[in-house]
Amino acid sequence: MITVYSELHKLHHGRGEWMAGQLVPVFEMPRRAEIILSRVQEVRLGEVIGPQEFGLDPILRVHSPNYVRFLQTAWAEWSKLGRTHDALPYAWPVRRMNQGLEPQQIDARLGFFSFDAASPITPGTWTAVASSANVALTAAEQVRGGSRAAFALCRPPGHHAAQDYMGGYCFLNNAAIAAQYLRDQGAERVAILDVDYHHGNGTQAIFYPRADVLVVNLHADPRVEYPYFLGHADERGEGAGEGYTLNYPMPWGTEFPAWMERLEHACRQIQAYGPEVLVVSLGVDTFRGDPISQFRLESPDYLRVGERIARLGRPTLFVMEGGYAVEEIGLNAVNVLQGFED
Ligand code: SP5
Ligand code: ZN
Repeated sequence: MITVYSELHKLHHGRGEWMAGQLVPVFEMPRRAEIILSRVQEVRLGEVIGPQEFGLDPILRVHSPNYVRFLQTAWAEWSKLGRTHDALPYAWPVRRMNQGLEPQQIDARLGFFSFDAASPITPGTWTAVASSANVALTAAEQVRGGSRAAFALCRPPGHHAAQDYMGGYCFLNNAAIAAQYLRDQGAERVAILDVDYHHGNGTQAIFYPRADVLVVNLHADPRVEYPYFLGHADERGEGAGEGYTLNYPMPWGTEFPAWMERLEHACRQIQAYGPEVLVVSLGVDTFRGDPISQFRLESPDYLRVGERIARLGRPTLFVMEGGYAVEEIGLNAVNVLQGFED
């Protein structure tokens, strides 16, 4: 399988994220993608190619123009004030505040376009997130061109980013941009299977009213886990999209057999939907050794995950999301891809 990768991800390197009352070193670091790339090369998964340039159009099919402009200009606005540390929000418009009026001041804009204080913006963030989207789109082109599968080694990840907000280390929703692109290029139905430990709230929000993109999430129960405010079992889509969002929340401590039962169920739903293309939001923070997560999958389990996804028999685009056990992230992510291919 072809891997798409861009070195430009390294331009996004936040220093700190807000956690447990402290600014702590970021978990989402450049080394993650480098380790995955090394593993891809070590096992000779296939050719590694760079991304093509798709411009803003496919991004603007998913994200609002105001939000994209914010991402493009946030660092310049921030540094104009003489600030040199990462840009992070500290105030948000919540219930009974004005959530419709886009503010001018950068601190207000950061809060307006985000839902957490753990997604730092740095001088190279826009360049990196745009290249990450191009990586996903280039891999989508591979699948559209007839490849059975392709791997978008995206960094920064994307599934927490919605139409007009960032969060959870995500800025542009790479999987959603690719899925929308595949729709626009003629695929009638696309399914997104999100196996990251965290609920893909951004992806769900983007496609919630729609029946043409099925969104299936396997994740830690938002009653106890980030992103907290979306991903409950009773969220099933709205209007024409009712029944086309599916959530499988699981408790902390979930082991592979119970997780796999949900994957089996999810795969049957996808089979019944009959998508022309499958997009997998591939997070491996379900791993037992993940420093911020509470599931207990082991490295060999990821081979089984790939095997099960392969049995759907759909052209499949894998888009990298989370995973913070950095030394094992290459083994775990590439095990899914090897399990798919065998
Ligand atoms: C793409 C992705 O996986 N984003 C995840 C963002 C998670 N950010 C919040 C993490 C909260 C961690 N709290 C648990 C502390 C364990 N000591
Ligand atoms: Zn995650």
